[in-house]
Amino acid sequence: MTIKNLNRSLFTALWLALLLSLSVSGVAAEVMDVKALYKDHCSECHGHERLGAMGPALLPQNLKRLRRKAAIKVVTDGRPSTQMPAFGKKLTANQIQTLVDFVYTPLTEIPNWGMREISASHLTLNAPETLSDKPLFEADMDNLFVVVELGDHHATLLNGDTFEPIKRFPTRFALHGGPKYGPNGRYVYFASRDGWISKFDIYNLKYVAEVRAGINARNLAVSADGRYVMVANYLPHTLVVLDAATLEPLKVIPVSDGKGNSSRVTAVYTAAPRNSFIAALKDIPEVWEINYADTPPARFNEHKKTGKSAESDPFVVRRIKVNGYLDDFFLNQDYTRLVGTSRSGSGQVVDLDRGSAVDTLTLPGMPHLSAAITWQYKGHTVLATPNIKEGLVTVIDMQNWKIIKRIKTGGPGFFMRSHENSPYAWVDTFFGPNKDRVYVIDKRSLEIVKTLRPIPGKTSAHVEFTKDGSHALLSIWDMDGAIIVYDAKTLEEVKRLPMSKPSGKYNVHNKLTRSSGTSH
Ligand code: DHE
Repeated sequence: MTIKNLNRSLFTALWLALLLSLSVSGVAAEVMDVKALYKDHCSECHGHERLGAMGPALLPQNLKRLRRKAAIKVVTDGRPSTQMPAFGKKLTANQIQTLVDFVYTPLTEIPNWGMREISASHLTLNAPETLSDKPLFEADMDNLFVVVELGDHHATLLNGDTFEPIKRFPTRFALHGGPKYGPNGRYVYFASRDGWISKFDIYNLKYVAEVRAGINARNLAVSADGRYVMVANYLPHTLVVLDAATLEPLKVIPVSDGKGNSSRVTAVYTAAPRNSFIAALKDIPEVWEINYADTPPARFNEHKKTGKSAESDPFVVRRIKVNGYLDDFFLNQDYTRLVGTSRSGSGQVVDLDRGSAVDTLTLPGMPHLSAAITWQYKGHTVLATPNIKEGLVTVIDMQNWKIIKRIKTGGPGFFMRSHENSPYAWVDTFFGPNKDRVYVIDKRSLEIVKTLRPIPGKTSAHVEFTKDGSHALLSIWDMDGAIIVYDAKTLEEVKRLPMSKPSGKYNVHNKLTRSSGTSH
């Protein structure tokens, strides 16, 4: 090599080293910044490692359906129907772009949460032989309410006749979805957003067991025979079957299409007349029906393809192909139809026996089908759904799936409730300037007959009726909140009970009888 060539090589090497060091320190500075930004603005809700907490996990595999441009809009403007606030006035466009790039960066390692980890998390808190088979208190066990108090992560067991609290006890952090009762109402099961499942014995007022079924969970369902609990997860992409007696894990079902694509689970429900769980998926256009009977019926014939007998696998998955992803869904009273929508509002009706979509449904705004209810109107069954984007209740004829009425309210609502013995349906306004209002709709005329404003300025939301439908309980969603009991006929206030941000309340009878006026 000549001196000239040597000089040129040295010069090039120096340049490369300089460029490399600049880019490395630049990247390092940015990583430092974005981590601080994330810590200050996102980690409280989405978890320190982006694995989810009160808000969902922020990882590329869970953001597949959200383009970066749309993600920037979400961070800037907030996301309708969620607790995601707008950061447009707090952060610069560059900071938002940096954060969005960060959440689309894969984690170096996602913690495993399979059978081994789930089993290791299992806790027996009170052994069954130490618990009494008789309730320790006097009350109509069918007319109890469990009230979830999100404010300080507690739950209150409430007597539905006297409206006196029986017991207030701590829960896991950030419960979400309705707690679910076992068959005779003795046990109630809770799911937290960070995957903890807890079983509480109402007779003994004590927890029985706990297990962490996922890192970021959606909800749980209890089989109608009381033998199994199924947990729907966002992270990992799994459905988990637990023994309902002990909460020990029995099976982890990976949620994938078999072609390399996995999916978050939108939610899972029990379809009692079918002896199955029904789950909708967010990232794969399929609905899954998972049998829990010892002998699955003929429609579960998937196993034939594998040559395995159905009996060798009690949780056979039946895949039903549908026309798109389902972000929200509703099951009709006899569990023959699933009505599902994506966030855009485009919907479909799936015949669960035939195993295919049989109708389409275009609903305005963003219907909240998991909070929809049904009743009889002029000889037809109608479905009414609140809307989390518009101040609107949409009433649909369930025979021909046509919209028969759009009822305007003061703003987007989250929950809708009624009871077989009440002529009224109640709907809240969760967002906007009228968030303190609740509308009472006459189910016979489909007109609003009263607007309640229990505490001006404070969000009032989520109603549940007593067993006989005589009273309606409403939440004031505030740290300094309350449950307000109304006479369901006169619509007059009867009692106020102070509570810490009471989110939902769940009546044993209405849930176990699958009242058409409430969620199941
Ligand atoms: Fe919920 C139930 C999905 C945000 C409070 N919510 C449900 C269910 C689903 C669902 C699928 C039914 C499960 C069940 O009961 O077993 N919720 C979603 C979302 O996709 C959404 C929009 C975004 C998200 O953050 O996951 C969402 N939900 C919220 C909230 O922001 C609320 C208001 C406060 C919170 O707790 O995070 C909220 N959701 C609730 C409540 C129920 C619920 C209180 C039970 C209602 C019932 O009466 O059954």
